[in-house]
Amino acid sequence: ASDESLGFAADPLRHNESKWNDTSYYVAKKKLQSWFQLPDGKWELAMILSTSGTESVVTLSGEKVLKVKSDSLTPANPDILDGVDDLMQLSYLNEPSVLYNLQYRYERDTIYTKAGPVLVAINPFKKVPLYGNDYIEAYKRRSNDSPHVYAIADAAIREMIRDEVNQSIVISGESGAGKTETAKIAMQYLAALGGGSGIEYEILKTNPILEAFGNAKTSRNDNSSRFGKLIEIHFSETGKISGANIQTFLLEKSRVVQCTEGERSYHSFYQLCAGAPPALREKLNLKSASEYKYLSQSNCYTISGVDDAEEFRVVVEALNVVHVSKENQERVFAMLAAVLWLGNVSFTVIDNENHVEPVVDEGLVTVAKLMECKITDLKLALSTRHMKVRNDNIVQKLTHSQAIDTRDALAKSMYSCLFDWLVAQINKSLGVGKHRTGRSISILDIYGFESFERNSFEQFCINYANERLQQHFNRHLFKLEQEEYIQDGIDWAKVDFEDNQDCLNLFEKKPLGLLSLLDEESTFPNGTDLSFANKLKQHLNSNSCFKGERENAFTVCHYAGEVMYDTTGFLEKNRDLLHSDSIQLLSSCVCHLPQAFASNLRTQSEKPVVGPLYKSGGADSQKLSVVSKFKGQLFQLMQRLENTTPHFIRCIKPNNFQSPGLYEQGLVLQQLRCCGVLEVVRISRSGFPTRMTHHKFAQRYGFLLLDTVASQDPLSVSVSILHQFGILAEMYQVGYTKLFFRTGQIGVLEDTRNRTLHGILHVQSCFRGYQA
Ligand code: AOV
Ligand code: MG
Repeated sequence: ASDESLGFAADPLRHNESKWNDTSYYVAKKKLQSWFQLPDGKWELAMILSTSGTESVVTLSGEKVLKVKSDSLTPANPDILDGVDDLMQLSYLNEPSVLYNLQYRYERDTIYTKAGPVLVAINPFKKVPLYGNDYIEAYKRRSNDSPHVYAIADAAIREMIRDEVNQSIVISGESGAGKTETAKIAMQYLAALGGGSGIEYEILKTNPILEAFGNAKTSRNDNSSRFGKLIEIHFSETGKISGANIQTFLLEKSRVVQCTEGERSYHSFYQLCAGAPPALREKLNLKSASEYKYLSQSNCYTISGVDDAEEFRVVVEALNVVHVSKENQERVFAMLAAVLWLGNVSFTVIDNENHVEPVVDEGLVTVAKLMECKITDLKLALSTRHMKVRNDNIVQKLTHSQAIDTRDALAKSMYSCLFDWLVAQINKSLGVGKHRTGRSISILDIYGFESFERNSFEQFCINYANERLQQHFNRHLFKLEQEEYIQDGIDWAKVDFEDNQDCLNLFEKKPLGLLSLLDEESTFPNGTDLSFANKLKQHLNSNSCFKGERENAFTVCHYAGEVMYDTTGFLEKNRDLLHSDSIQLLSSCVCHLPQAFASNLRTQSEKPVVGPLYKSGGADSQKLSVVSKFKGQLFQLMQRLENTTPHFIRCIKPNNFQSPGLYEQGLVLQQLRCCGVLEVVRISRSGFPTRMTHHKFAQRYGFLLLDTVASQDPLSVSVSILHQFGILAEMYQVGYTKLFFRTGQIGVLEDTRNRTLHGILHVQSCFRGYQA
């Protein structure tokens, strides 16, 4: 049997790494390979020549002879284990061994490795020959069993059918680690296996659209997702794809009007500027990207290796596939152009109170034309604000900075409405409503953990989401796993893991958590980013995950590392107000735009009163704060995921230069550490990852029994099955309600069952085959 756990039984030292610290052990194991950590943190293989007391003499790379402290050595695995495809097979499970194993594989373009139940994927930053129809076919036929995203997707399909439970593929990792690519690879497999109706083609085409409108070049990733995405793919009874539904999370709006040097705004803008055909160019009065202030501020227009004009054609083709009409496509492009031209609108001061008026130039005129509104209405919306004070309507003129903020708020909300509208169109086309059968596989690809030189509100939200996701991972792989063992009364020695509950509490606790305090400060008309920072320091300084040393900044100790957030802009971004004038303008002039667009706008309105500008929560509030809404979305997401069987993929970024072939041990180690890869392997190795109730087990495999069983109760039937198949006693445990198996054990039973059901082999001969 090709069972990973055989090696487990064969090596008695496996669970006894502590022995390594015992001097006598060293003496006995002279000439043994071990890892020695160099001053720069890198590990090198060392051969032990002799050991006396607490010191050992070693050679490094067969040359240098060194005397080192014995406890600075870490055991290395025998060469025969070089590059094993599941870290569970390592005799010595320690950091250098894991790092070395992954590196060994990575250098051979084997980017996937199992860490027990988790798939580790290391970004190759180049094309690797691991994908396409031949590979898909091989995984489908199970003639290839090396770790792969395809294998994960395959397991999800099989388990969905076998257990009649919805599945999820949860992809995590830092920015640039390869989550979005991995999600696409998984979709590719599902589409190939569940294809036939044609809807799979549409599903694949949603990727270029969402990436065009929701991805951008950042300093970390040339194609960074600036939104989170859950795609739920629905299957019919026969395992064919029947539809899909996409949910997106919090698009980073600020990028539309502001982005850092060397980064870009959303791809869609550059694609339009580079790729629009002449007639469209003329209609939208399009210029090159460098003519638009929103795009020129970061001084970066192109991405090496990317042809924006070509991408534009790809996106148009994809829009056709998901049934966005030519007419609506043109409206979409008109909105994009309107946003760009809006950024070019400038203001002149008209009085000595710094009140302004927009300059009537090409920018303003084009915006009005593209939005199909009157120039005078646009001018008013950009330079005045209507307010209701008690029962009087007053008109306030805007100062220069207020006008700029109003203009930018309008641009941001136009873009985010456009994005939501597109997602709604896509969902309509993927039409899950019609064919929902209740069985689905969801793929989660959310923006990865980010830590930049300067971190703002966006990073705060992104990292909070990752903290939630990490907890989901912990819950499934550590907490639930161990709780289940204990509950069902089986022998079990507990494994410790890094719990991130404290950090989540720091965010979520009411009333004194980061989110609540942010909402509270956002409701105060006089609240400022500085008063917010001070409030945090006042209330949270005693929290071990919080540090508030600097003015206008605070630090959170995330599971993936410490991040310092600059509070500048937090309140405004959290309030995310669009003034009623802008809303009115938009809803009057975008009436020709699809319905969804206009209704999106209405949900963005502020309360037109002076006093608390808005309320977080509460029945009468028209609008939730951004973080409250986001938190709600995340809770909902977690609930949805909780109702599925999760499959985890951990993407790892081997270097910070997006460069192939470069494997930086320190960087990889830090990512392995923060997602607890070693602990997962440790648990799985000593644990029983497969489980089934007595009842289900008896029902599923009972018909394979050769002899009749005296008692028909599920437990007796189950035990008879185990005996008949010769499953070794150390490979399973019988709990009160369930049977627990070590990795690989259930496979024998499943295969026999399938073959029997398909009548390929007789039960008898199959059984003999496995015993041989
Ligand atoms: P991310 O989704 O994890 O970052 P991506 O999936 O966008 O990261 O990957 C970043 C880049 O790495 C891609 O654009 C590819 O160039 C390369 N890459 C990743 N996976 C593969 C692969 N399997 N084969 C070849 N190249 C790959 V972020 O969205 O920034 O968190 O927010
Ligand atoms: Mg991504």
